[in-house]
Amino acid sequence: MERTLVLLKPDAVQRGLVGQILGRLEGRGLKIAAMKLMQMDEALAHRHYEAHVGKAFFPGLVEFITSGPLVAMVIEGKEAINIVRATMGDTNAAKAAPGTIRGDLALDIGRNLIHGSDSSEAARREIALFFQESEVLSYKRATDPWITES
Ligand code: IDP
Ligand code: MG
Repeated sequence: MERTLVLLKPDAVQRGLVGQILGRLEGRGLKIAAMKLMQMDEALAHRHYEAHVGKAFFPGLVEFITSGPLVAMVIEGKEAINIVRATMGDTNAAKAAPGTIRGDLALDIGRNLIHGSDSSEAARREIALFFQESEVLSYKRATDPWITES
């Protein structure tokens, strides 16, 4: 099983799309291992997006991501990192394929609704930025054997 950090960004909260987006992830069979509504401060935004510090879009990204509440969660499942990324769609929502979250619900690269970790190293690092180990729960669902064969 893999775990990945997912953020439903402030645009998702403001547009009332949290339930819809979460429903798509749950619908695939992915499991919520941790979840909270919170507001990122500048320090956390810098740490989370450290790979993008210095890029032209970075100041706007920090302003946007700290502008209001977001939903942070740990999502768990077989190949969860790649499956969440594929379900999100292209970073540039204008190019995201229909059927993906961004391709169905967003238009703009700077308002693309959702974050998902892009590798297992990133997932480990990012989960630790947002959650204490005790906040990430392991539990079985009666449906698990109907979702994953092994
Ligand atoms: P990702 O969210 O699909 O992993 P990254 O390349 O890691 O995409 O970029 C992180 C976030 O920074 C994007 O989701 C988007 O919100 C923002 N971003 C990336 N590139 C641009 C850009 O060219 N203009 C505006 N915002 C950008
Ligand atoms: Mg990224």
